Amino acid sequence: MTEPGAKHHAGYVALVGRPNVGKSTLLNHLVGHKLSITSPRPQTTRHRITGILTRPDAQFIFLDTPGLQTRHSGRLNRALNRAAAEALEGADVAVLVVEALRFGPEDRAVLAQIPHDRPAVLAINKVDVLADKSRLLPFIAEVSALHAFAEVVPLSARTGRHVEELLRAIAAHLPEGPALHAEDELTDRSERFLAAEFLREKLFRLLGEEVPYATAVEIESFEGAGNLRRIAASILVDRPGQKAMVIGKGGEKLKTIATQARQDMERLFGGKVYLEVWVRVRRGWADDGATLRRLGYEQ
Ligand SMILES: Nc1nc2c(ncn2[C@@H]2O[C@H](COP(=O)(O)OP(=O)(O)O)[C@@H](O)[C@H]2O)c(=O)[nH]1
Ligand SMILES: [Mg+2]
Repeated sequence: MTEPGAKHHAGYVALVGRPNVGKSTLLNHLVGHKLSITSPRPQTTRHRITGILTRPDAQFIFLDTPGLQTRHSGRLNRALNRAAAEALEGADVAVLVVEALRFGPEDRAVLAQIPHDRPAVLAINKVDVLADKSRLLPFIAEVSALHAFAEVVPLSARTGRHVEELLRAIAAHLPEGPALHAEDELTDRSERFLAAEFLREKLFRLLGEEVPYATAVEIESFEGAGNLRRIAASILVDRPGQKAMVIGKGGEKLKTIATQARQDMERLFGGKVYLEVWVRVRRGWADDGATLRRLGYEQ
């Protein structure tokens, strides 16, 4: 409810934190749609993803970030780390996401990246798995001593517990101003981009070991809108052995990957999707400038 004369707030909110703390899960919960891919494996997110939440009194433009990367090939790593730093530079509010009772050197390194003049909110995630809640207060005290956080909010991105409190805490520090996006706008990312991301998520969730880190997804054609889309995609791998793993025995693995990705697409786009997926060996794709640009990892 907007009170007469109440001020409207709008701005950019960077979600930062070490890999696997739950930034992408939190983004999806904050905006109420699955936009950003998540997996139990670190360094799933490779792109800056924007998710927009419009409320009567505030518009939040969330930036999910890849977080500090180390697992990918050198050139791709550098591009990914640039994305996180750039998101922080342009943000009105920084949200440092950490895991309850875990604060280590990697968290400290991300905290050090937050500019001092930026309001920073500490989001302590995964409190749903906390067995001993009495340990939370000393943890809050310990982390709060390291930085002048504007607010501290313990929450669970998985269950949604206290996510509303986080929104309130952020809104209090957003600049005053009119909405920057139309109220039905959910993201600045195209359906084409999101389709590739959903496929990439399945690679991270369904393939073992190092294989997902050696893959990328390229959309070759994307036609249609409304109730029907036809999408053709390629999964790029580095070596023939990886191609065999993505395809699986009798093509079963690839079938599962494509089916699950298609279901995500249909849910978000709100229509039927015909999806065709190929697996192609492209040696050294992660160190090839032209490929990285085509896939949107480099400008
Ligand atoms: N138990 C629990 N798990 C969570 C929570 N938030 C995220 N996760 C899990 O943590 C893993 C990493 O999440 P993700 O959002 O990909 O982390 P990111 O790398 O920071 O973006 C996934 O397996 C999530 O399901 C939470 O609040 N509680
Ligand atoms: Mg992520």
